[in-house]
Amino acid sequence: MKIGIYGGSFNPPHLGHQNAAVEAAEKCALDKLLLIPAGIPPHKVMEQGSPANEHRLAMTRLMGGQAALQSGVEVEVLDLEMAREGKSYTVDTLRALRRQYPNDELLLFMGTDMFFSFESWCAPEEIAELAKIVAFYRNESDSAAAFAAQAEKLRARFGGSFEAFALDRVIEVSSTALRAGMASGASEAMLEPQVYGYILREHLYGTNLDLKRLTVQQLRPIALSYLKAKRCAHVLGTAATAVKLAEKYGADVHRAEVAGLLHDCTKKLSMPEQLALCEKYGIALDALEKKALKLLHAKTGAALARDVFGVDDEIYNAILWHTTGKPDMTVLEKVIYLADFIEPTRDFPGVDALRRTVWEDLDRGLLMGLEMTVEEMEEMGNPIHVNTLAARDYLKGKTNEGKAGSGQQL
Ligand code: DGI
Ligand code: FE
Ligand code: FE
Repeated sequence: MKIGIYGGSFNPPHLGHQNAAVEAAEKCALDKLLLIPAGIPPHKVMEQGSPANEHRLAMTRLMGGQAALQSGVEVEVLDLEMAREGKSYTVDTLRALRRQYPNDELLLFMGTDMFFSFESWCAPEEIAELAKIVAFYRNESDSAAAFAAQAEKLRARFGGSFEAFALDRVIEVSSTALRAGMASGASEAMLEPQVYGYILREHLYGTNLDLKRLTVQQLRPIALSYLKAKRCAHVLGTAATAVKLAEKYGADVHRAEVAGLLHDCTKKLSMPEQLALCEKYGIALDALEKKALKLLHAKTGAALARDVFGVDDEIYNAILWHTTGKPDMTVLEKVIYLADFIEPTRDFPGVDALRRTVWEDLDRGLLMGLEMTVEEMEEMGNPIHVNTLAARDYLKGKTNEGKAGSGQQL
């Protein structure tokens, strides 16, 4: 395996890091990229307002998830430098990684400053033995000749492999300026929305939004910060589709957007994490829910949305019923159930027919969606939740009533 190693303070991880990670992963044809947030040594004074290690780790995970999605390369975020006592020496990190990956190719990435000061690092020879050194420079400003000369010099002195690459998409971002501009909103453009949302949600870098009084623009990145990278497009698609369905079928458009943004906010949690939330919020589970992780996120998501963001009962219920449905749903509940089903990134056999039906008639669309779920569950041999069946039977009854009614009129 070819493994890239990219360390830094990541305080915060920004688009400069993200673009460099994506391009480096592609250019070096990596099998895996390791992102390693540096530990802050106990004797060093942290810049005021710097987040705890736990937060830098979480933000780096969000940035890394996006880098993985964009590059197609597996990204892993390691806390080994944060977990280690004392100053973070690269050589210690490399020794540990070499033990973990004895037979793999390790590439240590570094930027301009580090590459030109390499000789003064702790144990440069051993570093050069443990990994290949890859320096990145920006195409426009840094001179290729200077990097080639430095690589040559280091090779001659330490042996090993020193290479320098130009990156095309790298953007210059000052972390100090980013931190200073966070509270005013000026830094948003330089951050991955999931990372920015995490900062707002955890009140980092002097931001202090009241999460119970957010505008939908503020809620959007915050809602994304709860998701895996690959689910973001689905949630944005659900919110946008919910808005359009609400406009057509007369549900509250603002509530539709909020419910769409939050409907899957606990989806990435594991079974133990789901159960912990059930405990915290006093959520009772039936026999099937105790086994089926996928059903739980509707209940825990609704509870989290109410607790953290103060959503009202209508939004709460739309999230609560978005996975199974139930008899006699409100228009908003139907809108969220179906937006989740037909949003633009959904791609399964029959989705276009379902889309057409939903736009023609909300209830016929709902019945079709429920029947598709029942059929899929049966094919997969999954038990079907009673609410899914009850929702279907209720609508079937209603549709038949309608038919019988019109028959009598004739
Ligand atoms: O969260 P999403 O993936 O966006 O969509 P969702 O909330 O509708 O969840 C879909 C998952 O839930 C899918 O894997 C099937 C599962 N599901 C939905 N209804 C039932 C069900 N699973 C069981 N066992 N029984 C159901 O009735
Ligand atoms: Fe869901
Ligand atoms: Fe969903």
